[in-house]
Amino acid sequence: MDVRAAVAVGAGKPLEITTVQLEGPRAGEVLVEIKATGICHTDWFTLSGEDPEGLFPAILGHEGAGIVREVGAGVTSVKPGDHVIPLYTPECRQCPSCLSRKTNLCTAIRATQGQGVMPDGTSRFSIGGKKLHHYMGTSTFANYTVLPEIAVARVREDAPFDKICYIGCGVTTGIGAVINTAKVEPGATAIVFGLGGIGLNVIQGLRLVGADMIIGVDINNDKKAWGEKFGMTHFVNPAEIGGDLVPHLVNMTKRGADQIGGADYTFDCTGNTKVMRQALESCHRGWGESIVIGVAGAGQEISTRPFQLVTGRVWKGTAFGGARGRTDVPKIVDWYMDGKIQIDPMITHTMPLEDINKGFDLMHHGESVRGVVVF
Ligand code: NAD
Ligand code: AHE
Ligand code: ZN
Repeated sequence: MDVRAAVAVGAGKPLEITTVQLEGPRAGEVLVEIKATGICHTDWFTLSGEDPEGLFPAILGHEGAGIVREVGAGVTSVKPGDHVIPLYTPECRQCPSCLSRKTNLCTAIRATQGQGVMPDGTSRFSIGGKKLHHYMGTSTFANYTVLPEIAVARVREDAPFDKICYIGCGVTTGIGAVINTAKVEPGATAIVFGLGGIGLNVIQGLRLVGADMIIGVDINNDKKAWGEKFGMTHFVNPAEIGGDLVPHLVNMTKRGADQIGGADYTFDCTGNTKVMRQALESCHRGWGESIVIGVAGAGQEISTRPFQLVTGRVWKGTAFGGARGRTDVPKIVDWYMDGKIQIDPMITHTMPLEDINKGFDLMHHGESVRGVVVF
């Protein structure tokens, strides 16, 4: 069938909006009509050419929501008409990782996903007979896409697509990093570096679990008001403190009889490896945990003095907020529908597919929190 898609034709080039061909679902796969898709920094990261797994030409996009239109042989968990959120972290419930209960990083289809193809090694997308790569197993920058059955979460039908698409990445990643990865306890002190589409969700997660002091760090002063909207208690612009950031943050978080500073939990939501180091070193000695959420380009490495770890700080990372998609995503949709978490104010811009490149520009210039393409 013909579908409308934004095609990433090469690194650093604008997406081309065009008609491409999509084959129907094979065994174990589903055809989903995408109704809305968010634009995440990670899409831009791959488009920029920094992603070592980046392949071109490809259909990017991994933050979608839509309706199942057709299912392939053997599909039992969803049927045509079901509302779903595509999962770039699938949940097969059978692989050693799923069965371990220690990680959400299902391995059932990760290898082919990274190669830009479906689990059988072929692509469903093409243009003029030439193959197009899938991306993150989701390819939501198209009004129809094909996904493995294990890579869709069925969600309630009264939830609006143009809001819940954000649960397909940003919301779940931010809130999940707090709840699943860091397991932040009430009364904790936390620092969030980078108050974009992910960082603001970390902040709302911290408020949800009852953190006391929530410091937001961003180089863009406009983010102060945004952070405060979702529970941030203090804001720091590193360019305006007149000194080094880490001692400043440690000083701000001094407490207890010994007046030792440092946060119980810090979160990198920038993808900048220097910021990741600052986040680790702003942790409290003995127990502070720093969670890396940002993704960094090929060849970039993190570093610190081993002393930081010897003295009890912990460096962790998280993908999709540690969430098990088919199990957890429907619950997060319920939290949104019950008013426990906010999504609407973070979706600052909606646009047709034709304007998707403008959506990237808005994110790049710090003008949007989340831009959403509505089909
Ligand atoms: P975004 O562009 O919306 O926000 C980034 C924010 O960081 C902006 O507010 C920017 O001003 C701020 N920033 C940039 N440099 C900074 C610095 N040196 N110090 C402080 N703040 C700085 O991006 P996003 O969509 O929120 O994504 C954030 C990161 O998380 C990206 O690297 C993205 O690829 C990654 N990500 C990871 C996962 C995961 O599962 N681990 C999921 C989604 C996104
Ligand atoms: N391809 C990149 C890695 C990118 C990355 O880490 N992606 C995150 C999700 S970011 C969503 O916005 C992720 O899920 N990682 C786990 C995984 O299996 O990819 C690279 O550096 O090679
Ligand atoms: Zn994302």
